[in-house]
Amino acid sequence: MSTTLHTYWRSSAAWRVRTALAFKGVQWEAVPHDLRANAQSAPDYVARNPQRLVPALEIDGAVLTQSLAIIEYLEERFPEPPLLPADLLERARVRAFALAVACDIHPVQNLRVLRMLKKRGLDQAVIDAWACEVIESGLAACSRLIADRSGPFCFGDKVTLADVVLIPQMANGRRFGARVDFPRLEAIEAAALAHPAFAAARPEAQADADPA
Ligand SMILES: N[C@@H](CCC(=O)N[C@@H](CS)C(=O)NCC(=O)O)C(=O)O
Repeated sequence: MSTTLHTYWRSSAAWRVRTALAFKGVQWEAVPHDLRANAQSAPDYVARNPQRLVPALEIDGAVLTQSLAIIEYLEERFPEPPLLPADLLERARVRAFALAVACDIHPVQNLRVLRMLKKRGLDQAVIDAWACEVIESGLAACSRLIADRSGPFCFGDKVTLADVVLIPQMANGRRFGARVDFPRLEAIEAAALAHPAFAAARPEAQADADPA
């Protein structure tokens, strides 16, 4: 099986897929695309992902895009260990949490949106405040979604898709200077980062990491 991930060390969406690959024990090779240099718009990449976004996963000659669709594919192809609970209602709740981040926080403050705001003449301070408000209100809602849960991870003792999506968003929030000090979310983050799959997927652990 050949598996190539088009990634960028600091991309939250690629980070989700890196975590899922590590969690499932799938070996992969990285093709990094430097988003700061707009490498996601290079014609050979656009041929793979017309959305000009990372990640894209090439697996056995097929190209998959959209991090959550990729993770659901991995979940179905490599069911063990699972990222979704067996119970139908719990699966829906885990997916709802993941989508609260992936649809309602991340895309509203991602690079292309902030660049569009800049192009339209908004001050950087206003743009940063936009990003912080989206992140803080979104994470507050996430925290409430799991307020009645206990255990080290979002939905109890087992890692789920919810944790896979939450952890990059916490780091992304800090990068923007947003308040991410929701005690339960920070405790989940600490527990997750102690897990080898999450540790391997961290931006700093990637070959293309360039914190400068
Ligand atoms: N919904 C997409 C989002 C992908 C996405 O926004 N990727 C960002 C990095 S986290 C990107 O490639 N940004 C480049 C840009 O905005 O130009 C997914 O989950 O895969």
